[in-house]
Amino acid sequence: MPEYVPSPRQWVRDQVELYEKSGGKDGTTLRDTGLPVILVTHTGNKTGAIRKTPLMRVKDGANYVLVGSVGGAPSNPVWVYNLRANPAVEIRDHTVVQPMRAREVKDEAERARLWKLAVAAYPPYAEYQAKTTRRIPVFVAEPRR
Ligand code: F42
Repeated sequence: MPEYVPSPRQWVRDQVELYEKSGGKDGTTLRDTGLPVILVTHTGNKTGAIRKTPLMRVKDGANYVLVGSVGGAPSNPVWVYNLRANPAVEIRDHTVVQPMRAREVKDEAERARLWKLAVAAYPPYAEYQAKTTRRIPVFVAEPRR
C-alpha cells in the first residue's frame, strides 16, 4: 500500500485532516469565503505516494472541474503532473467519496464552457488567470466505472 504523504503547506494539511476526520462535515469551505471545497486523492508521479489536494468545488453535472490555479502562481501546481501521469483519482465532496478519472481539457470550446463554470463558482479564478502568463490547466473528473 502506498503511503499518504501530507501537503508541506500547513493550512492545506489541516484542511484535509479536518475534512476527512469529520467525514465531510467540517473543513469543507475555503477559509472565510464560505465557498465549498472538494478533496482530490491522487498518486505522486515520482514517489507513487498518495497525495490529497483540496480544490474548489466546481460541478458540471456528475463531473467535477479541477482548476490548477494556485492563486495565479507562475508555475503549475505539482498535482497537475500527477493527474497527467495517473488520471485515476478519488474525490470527496462532503460525505460522498467517488472514484473518478481526470482528463485534461484540451478542446478550446469545452475549456471555455468549463472555465465559465469555474469562474461562476469561484470568481477569483479570473484574477488568477490575469495574473500569470501560463495557461491555467483545467481538468474534468468523470465517474469511473
Ligand atoms: N489550488 C488550486 O490550484 N486550485 C484550487 O481551486 C484550490 C483550492 C483550494 C481550496 C482549499 C485549500 O485548502 C487549498 C486549495 N488549493 C487550490 C491549494 C491546493 O490544495 C494545493 O496546495 C496547491 O494547488 C498546490 O499544489 P501542489 O501539488 O503544487 O502542492 C505542493 C505544495 C506540494 O504538495 N508539494 C509536494 C511536496 O512535497 O513538495 C509534492 C507533492 C507531489 O505530488 N509530488 C510528486 C510525487 O511523485 O509525489 C512529484 C511531483 C512532480 O512532478 O515533481
